[in-house]
Amino acid sequence: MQIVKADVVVTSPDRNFVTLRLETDDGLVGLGDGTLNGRELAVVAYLREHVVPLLIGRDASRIEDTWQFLYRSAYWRRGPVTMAAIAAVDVALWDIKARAANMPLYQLLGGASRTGLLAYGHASGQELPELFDSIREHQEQGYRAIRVQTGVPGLKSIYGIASNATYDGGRYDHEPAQRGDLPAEEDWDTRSYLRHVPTVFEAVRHEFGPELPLLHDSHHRLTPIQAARLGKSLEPYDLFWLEDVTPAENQEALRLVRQHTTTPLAIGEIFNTVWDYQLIIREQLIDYVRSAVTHTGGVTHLKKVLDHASQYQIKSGMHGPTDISPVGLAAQMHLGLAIHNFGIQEYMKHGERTNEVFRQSFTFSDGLLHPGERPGLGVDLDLAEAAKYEYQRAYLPFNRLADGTVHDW
Ligand code: EZ4
Ligand code: CO
Repeated sequence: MQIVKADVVVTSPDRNFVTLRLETDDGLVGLGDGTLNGRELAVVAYLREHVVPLLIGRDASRIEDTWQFLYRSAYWRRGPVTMAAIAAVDVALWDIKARAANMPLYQLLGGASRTGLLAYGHASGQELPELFDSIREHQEQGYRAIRVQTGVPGLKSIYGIASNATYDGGRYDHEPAQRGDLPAEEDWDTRSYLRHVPTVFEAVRHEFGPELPLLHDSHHRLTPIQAARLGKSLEPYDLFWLEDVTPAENQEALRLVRQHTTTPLAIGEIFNTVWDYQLIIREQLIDYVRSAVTHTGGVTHLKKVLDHASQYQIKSGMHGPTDISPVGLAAQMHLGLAIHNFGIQEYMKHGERTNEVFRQSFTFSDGLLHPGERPGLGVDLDLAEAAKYEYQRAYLPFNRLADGTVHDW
């Protein structure tokens, strides 16, 4: 089973996606996601210029060996570009192996540990009435767990509020990257945020009752002591998790947060190897691992991170925004179905054009995702559809404080 062809397919139906498409001499095709939001072409160049030439002629069945070869032979290790490129290769090889075995990938990973994956969606609103409508809409779509983000008094624009429309004017949920030549500037005020968020959760609990699992994302903006205060002030509202309270490059910061609050913590959507988690898993400073398969070296590496986490009762909470392509999402659905320590899966619906480019077998019913029973990942790439949509430059926004200082976004 030799790799005879390797193409990096860039398409931009509702947003940019980078897909590695491998073909073997016996005619099997495997797909891997290498989409890195706002820096897509860096992964394209890494793959096309430096990885594709190494793949031609390799044995497609040697997944672990290929992973170790790409990781160690580059000498320059880790980082989001490298790890997304390695993930694209890794997932494409798992897709090929599962197609060759004529099994859905989750069967090769040990078989199903559950009937489906609890998913959470993104409800948001500038003010409470829009937020409540958005929560109700999500419940009507079947979501059984919901992330809550709102506007903050005094701030013009803020992370997490659905703002972009689809090409036909519908809601394209929360997609922070905006097409154009410059990143959008948002504003931030930590004191106003810390005062406001508990009042939002108080109102949501009052309206929707105690049962509904609620989540919230602070998106890396707080210092450890501010994060500790937020966690403490949200305790009465029983969050499923509080996400990315601090930037967390400094893993030790979580010690202080943890000492002060019993609100469960989720971290890691921008981490890319097990080394980023070393201290916070060993010291049990988090409850959920937020890594996506796409940004953490593929199924091979993320499975190792999650197996390590399982020894500490830490569960998965894989990142699933729209910038994880249908290929990346499928890979993590198979992984989540197979592992014992699955926690929850973030699930934001892709746009209709995206679903034309990527033909998928997964289902979402009664709040649970399932990757389906098609051999491999269960995703086919329609090359003719993909070719209709050229790459379009798009940047994630950034933040400035009132005095003009750049702040974490
Ligand atoms: O900002 O996916 O929890 N989800 C998030 C996302 C990220 C984007 C970055 O590409 O934090 O909305
Ligand atoms: Co997040």
